[in-house]
Amino acid sequence: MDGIAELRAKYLAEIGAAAGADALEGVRLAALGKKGEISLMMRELGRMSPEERQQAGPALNGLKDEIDAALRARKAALEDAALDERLKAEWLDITLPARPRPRGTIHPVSQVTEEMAAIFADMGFAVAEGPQIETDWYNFDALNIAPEHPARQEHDTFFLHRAAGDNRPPHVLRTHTSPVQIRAMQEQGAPIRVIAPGRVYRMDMDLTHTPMFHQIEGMAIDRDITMANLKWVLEEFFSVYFGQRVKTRFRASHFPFTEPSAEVDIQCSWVGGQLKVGEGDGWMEVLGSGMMHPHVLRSGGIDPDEWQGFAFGMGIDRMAMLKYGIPDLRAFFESDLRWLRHYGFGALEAPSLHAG
Ligand code: 2NL
Repeated sequence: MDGIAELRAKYLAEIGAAAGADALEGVRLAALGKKGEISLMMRELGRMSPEERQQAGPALNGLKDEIDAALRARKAALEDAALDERLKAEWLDITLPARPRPRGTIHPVSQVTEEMAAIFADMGFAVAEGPQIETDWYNFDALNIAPEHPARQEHDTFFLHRAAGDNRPPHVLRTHTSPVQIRAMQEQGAPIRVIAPGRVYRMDMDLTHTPMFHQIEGMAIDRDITMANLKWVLEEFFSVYFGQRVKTRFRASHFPFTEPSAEVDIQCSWVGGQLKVGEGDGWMEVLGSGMMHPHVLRSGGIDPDEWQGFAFGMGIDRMAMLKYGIPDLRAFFESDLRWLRHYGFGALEAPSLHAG
């Protein structure tokens, strides 16, 4: 039988040389397993004389503890090494920048609408909204538009289909946002200051017209409202919207819902085929307006002997085009890359079309 010192040296060497968990377990079984060399020797202790046992017992126990501790230490070291290997192999570079993804944008019409609403909000106007499908009363009668008026012909207005025997009043796609203002008057009464932006529909389709477009109307009703208030509000609006002082020109006109009525032009110039708003001695019509007709005030439940108001309406799409220098509707809707990109058209996000 080997002496304690030899056993110790042999197993410590084998433990040190074990390259993995399996080899290490082999060493453990050989030394400390049920039939391991050290276990067998410990079983021998029972057959020894008390003197021999007193000497061999502590030595064997010490050896057993030492081998056991060495096995554990080696096991931990092997596991640490394996973990280090994995960490090295599975290293991931998380500093790599993400690939750019195409992003959508706010629709230019929505953007301009919000800008306009913010400017009018500073002058005390709240935003009113309403249905896009209206009765012909809200769209026409309430606005003093007579039954014979050309706008009421099938030709100009989208009427909703009525099945035979359906006797509800005719419904139309609103041709202006004025019905929203009638509803606002009925709900809030006077005094009132609102704007009504939104989609409107007319049976029109050519180089300068689309069947759906956006309109913003506004009105202010109080006891002493005059056209002077209208002129100031509009000039203030144009100046803030275009970022510079813009002169206006009021020309007498006619609308069924206002009396007197005025068409409003803004100052502009053509320089080298480029339209510039707010300079030069040219004029461009952008807006219709006037003092609200007494019949229209009454439709809104407001007494025209006590209250009066101004109202105006203009096209949002057109104002967006003017602000961004887009020459015509075809460019606006079909071909101008600035607009298409702004619209978020997917094809434009192809890498070959990306500037940077
Ligand atoms: C135009 C003309 C206009 C109005 C709209 C209005 C609304 C109510 C009462 C009276 Cl509820 N008037 N709106 C007034 C004058 C002109 O629009 O050419 N728009 C593009």
